[in-house]
Amino acid sequence: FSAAPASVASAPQPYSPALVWMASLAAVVGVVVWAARRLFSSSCAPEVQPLAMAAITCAEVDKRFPPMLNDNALRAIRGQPVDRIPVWVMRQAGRYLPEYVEYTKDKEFFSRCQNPEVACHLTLQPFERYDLDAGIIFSDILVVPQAMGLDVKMIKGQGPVFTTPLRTLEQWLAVEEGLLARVGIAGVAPDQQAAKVIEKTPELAEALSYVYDAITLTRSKLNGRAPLIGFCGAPWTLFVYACEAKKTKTYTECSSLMYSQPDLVHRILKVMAHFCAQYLIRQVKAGAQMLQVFDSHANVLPPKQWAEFSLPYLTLVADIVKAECPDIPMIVLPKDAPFALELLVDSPYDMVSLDPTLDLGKSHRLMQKHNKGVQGNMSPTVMYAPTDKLKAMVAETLTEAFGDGSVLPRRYIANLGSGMNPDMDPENLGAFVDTIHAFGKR
Ligand code: 1CP
Repeated sequence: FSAAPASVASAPQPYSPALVWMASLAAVVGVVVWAARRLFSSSCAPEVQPLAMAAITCAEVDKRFPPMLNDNALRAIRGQPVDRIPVWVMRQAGRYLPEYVEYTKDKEFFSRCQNPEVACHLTLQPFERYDLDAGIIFSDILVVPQAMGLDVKMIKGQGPVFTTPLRTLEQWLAVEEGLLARVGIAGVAPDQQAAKVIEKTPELAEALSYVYDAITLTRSKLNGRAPLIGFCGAPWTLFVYACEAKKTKTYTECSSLMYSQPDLVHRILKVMAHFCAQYLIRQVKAGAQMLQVFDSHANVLPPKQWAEFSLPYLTLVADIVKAECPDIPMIVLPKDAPFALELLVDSPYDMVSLDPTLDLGKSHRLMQKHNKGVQGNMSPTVMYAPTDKLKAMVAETLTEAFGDGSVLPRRYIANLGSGMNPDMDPENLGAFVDTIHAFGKR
């Protein structure tokens, strides 16, 4: 290279070096901001076309969405190695977040679920704060009984309230009739009705298209940052809500109906199971990458009754889903029913979400023997500890269960034993997530 002539080197530059440097910096910052926004935009404007459900198979869904940047939760369920222990928490989109309270203050609960943009926004909110390994679509287990024609409202301070409790055969026959009327069928004999409704559940589950649209939109906006979880309630849990109609401590009505009219209860549970299964299949086709079935009222049942009234319907749900979508990972949460773990070793579920009463290490070893995993099961009370104490307790629980972390456990997803409460400190959830991720990293 020849040296530049002195006259050129000393010629006045059109832009000063400082200006050029600042312009370059601005360009670099601009590109980084643009890329970050592309990577994770909390805008839920519905630019994504809802998918034509009927036309696609479960195996074709992934290629319609951005590639995964973090699939640790999916890898964990499949028993593959992970970069870090994946973690998410139940009700991570909820009232402990001031931004959730602010955004929802003028939006009625079920209207939030029914508006895909709102549901997407709420699902993504916790991702602005935390490095989560899964998102769960903002919705509720009670949208299913609602879609089956039962009138349920979310009342502030009371929780869900059903206008008319579901307690008699006549009431249930009317529900079945209503469902059949929706698909243009009338005059079926009462003893044939349930079978006819079951046959029509694929069509009937279309009533929840707003959930499917929310899932499609949210998975696109997550942009591969973490898998999106779809969910439903266990048939037994949905039955308890519909039968009790409002909050109860005694579970009088559902227990007495179960013992006095088991055939009616089995009939209701069977129809609900088919509805739930079709609902979950459609969530997968819309983009859900894992499914969780919440048996939040498992604890109402003694072990024998849980084996009769809940387990067979949980199994039916998963069998129907897996017949259509064999690769979809499924988690079941038998809440506060530790006896359920051993009964689930041969179930079609891939993972059991544990309550805090179970020993994490022991449960993990038991399920691993059956090529299954566990999720959980930190006591939600850790969220009320001073941050340093929380970190120490979480690290200790992991060490007791899995050793020093030199090898990260497979088939394990960290979570709390139950959902976030409104009075929990958002900062502590950050410390929880970071402590889980730090395990095994020095
Ligand atoms: O106004 C509000 O914000 C109410 C709080 C709230 C939220 C945030 C309710 C009312 N539902 C939800 C959303 C929700 N519910 C999600 C998605 C958000 C997320 O997890 O990030 C999910 C997965 C659920 C599932 C759900 N709903 C369950 C199963 C989980 C569990 O806690 O066992 C149950 C039991 C419900 C019913 C329900 N929804 C809401 C209330 C107050 C209740 C009743 C709870 C009870 O009976 O104690």
